[in-house]
Amino acid sequence: MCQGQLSGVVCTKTLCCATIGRAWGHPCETCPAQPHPCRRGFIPNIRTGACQDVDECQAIPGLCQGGTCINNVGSYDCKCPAGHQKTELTQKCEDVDECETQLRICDGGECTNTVGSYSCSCPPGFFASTDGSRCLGECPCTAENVMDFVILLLILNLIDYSEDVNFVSSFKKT
Ligand SMILES: [Ca+2]
Repeated sequence: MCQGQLSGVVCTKTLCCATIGRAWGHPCETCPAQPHPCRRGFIPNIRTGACQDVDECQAIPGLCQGGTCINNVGSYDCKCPAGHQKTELTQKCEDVDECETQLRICDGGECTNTVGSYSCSCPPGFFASTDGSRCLGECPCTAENVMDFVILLLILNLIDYSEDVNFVSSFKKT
């Protein structure tokens, strides 16, 4: 039952079993299913015997590596930097692989995970949205659309041909 040990986390048996631990030591022994005499996250005060909150952040070095440990009554939390998340197994702040976890990310393009973020590379003719989260289509004024528009204008006799050529090339540049 000693799987998924927290590497780099040091605590005594009493402390481990009362807080984050399910087993303790090498070779390891399983902690009682329910901590005793206090519920999980609490230990008896040495003098009074009353159950009091454990400040895991102070008591257990190595928690929330890569982030900030914040104690709360009965437990603790890890405040992780952007693009990072506490993983249950390690209790560390680890990079989130957005490419794996977010559906339809970089829609139409290729997603590359980076530490704390990700990037999208988009197929030729497409470009990434300002936040980089997806591939946007070509400029709505594609050559075809422009030609349709120009032909319409020509039919309506609103422009002459020389202006038409400049009009098309100015759109193609964008
Ligand atoms: Ca606590």
